[in-house]
This record gives sequence, structure tokens and C-alpha cells, in this order.
Amino acid sequence: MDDSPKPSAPSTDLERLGAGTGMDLSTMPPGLAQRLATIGADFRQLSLEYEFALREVETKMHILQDEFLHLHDYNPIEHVSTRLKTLDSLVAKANRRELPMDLDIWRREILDIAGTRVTCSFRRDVYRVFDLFTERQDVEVISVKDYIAQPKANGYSSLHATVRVPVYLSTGVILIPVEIQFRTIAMDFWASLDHKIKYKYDGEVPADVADELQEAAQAADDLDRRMENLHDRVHGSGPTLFV
Ligand code: 0O2
Repeated sequence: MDDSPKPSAPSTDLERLGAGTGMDLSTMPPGLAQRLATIGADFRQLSLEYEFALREVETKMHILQDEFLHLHDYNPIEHVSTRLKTLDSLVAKANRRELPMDLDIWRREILDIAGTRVTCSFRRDVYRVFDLFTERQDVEVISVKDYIAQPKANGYSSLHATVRVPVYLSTGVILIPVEIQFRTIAMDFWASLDHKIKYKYDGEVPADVADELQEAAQAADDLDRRMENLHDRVHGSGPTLFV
């Protein structure tokens, strides 16, 4: 028999709303807790809308992938994943940016609540897929950051695009921002290790570890170039656009 204590069911309004936000509101000052509880209720509506936007982007990527495969017998996309920011990390980001506790302001100011990651085989595919996706009429590009052409000082490399996509609700069409990160498998491997290391050291990565990470980023870049050259020697550089 399982004798471990069971979590008690939420009893007060605040606890019930707190359960919805995923945060322990009982440990917060009452004013802030009440404000977050209200935000928590609206956050569920926001989550649904942003979730729909992620599905739109994911579907568009898969259509692009299947069409490319059909036309060129070649698949430029290895993997597509999506994530929605939790209320916790949204609150943390709003605090970092000194934004007021206001969901409407967060909708306007925080453009990576919905995120998609597209992992491609080679660097050339990253730009191919980015071009094909952003040329679509129903995709509005807000901004692009090319950390492949210009990697971050720590070695981070990826192509970021923030776009707006239409979501069709029974009440009408709304435009939702989504941050899309396009990268190669090697860049993805590096970024996930970097993320784990930062988490382990709580952001304060020792200098020798940071140096080694930077060298690893260079090695990942070399590997990308070598694999792409090898692929071209065997198969040619392949299609550049739909024909
Ligand atoms: P998560 O959980 O991955 O979403 P901002 O987006 O305004 O906070 P910034 O720096 O202008 O800040 O945005 P940028 O450069 O577009 O980077 C945002 C996202 O890119 C990050 O999201 C990471 O996913 C990824 N990223 C950027 N730099 C690095 C890096 O050095 N290492 C790794 N592993 N990933 C990076 P979040 O919100 O940090 O987290």
C-alpha cells in the first residue's frame, strides 16, 4: 500500500487559481498573489491561442517538408519541435524586462511566448527552409537575427526569425507572434549542452568551461562544413528552390 502523503486538493479561490498557474501563490504577498491569480485565468486563454499558432507553424513546416521530399526526393528538415513559455518563465521574463504585471503588455512586448525549433541537416538547408517558410503570404516576418553569419561571443549559432501567423478562431482571425529557431543538428547538439551547463552553474559558467564550450562551437561549425562538403561530393549541392 502507498503510505506517502497525498497532495491536498486546493481549497481557497487563490489556491484553486494558483493550481492553474502552476505557481505556489501562498508564499507571495497577497496583492501580488491576487494579481497573478487573475493573470493565471487569462493566461489559459492566451495559452490556447498561442498553442494554435504553434500548430499552424508546425503544420506549415511539415507541408513544406513533404512537398520538398515529393519534388526533390530530399528532406531538408530533420526535426521540428515546439514549446510554449510557462507562466513562471513568462513572469520571470517580464520581471527581467521590468514590465508591469499585465498580460496585454506581455502579449505586445514578449514575442517568444510561442517558440518553434527547426533542425535541418546542413547550413544550406537552414537558409532554404527559412526562405521557403518566410516567403509564404500568410507569414509576416517581424525580425530576423542571423547568429549563423554572426555567432554570439560564446559560440551560439542559429538563425532566429520572429513571425506573425494567423489563427482562425470562431470569433475571428487573430495574429500571433512565434519565434522560430532554425539550426543544424551540430548547432542543436551544442546549444542543448550549453543550456544544460548554464543550468548546472546557474548562469555563472567557470571561465575554463566557457572557453571549452567556445572551442566546441568551433568544432561543431567545422563538422557542419565538412559534412556539407562530403554530402555535395556524393550528391551534388541539390535543389535551391522549388521548381
Ligand atoms: P528558451 O527557453 O530556449 O526559450 P530575449 O529573447 O529578448 O530574451 P535575446 O537575447 O534578444 O533576448 O533573444 P535571442 O538572442 O533571440 O535568444 C532567444 C533564445 O535563443 C533563447 O531563449 C534560447 O532559446 C536561444 N539562445 C540565445 N542565446 C543562446 C545561448 O547562448 N545558448 C543557448 N543554448 N541558447 C541560446 P530563452 O528565452 O533564453 O530560453
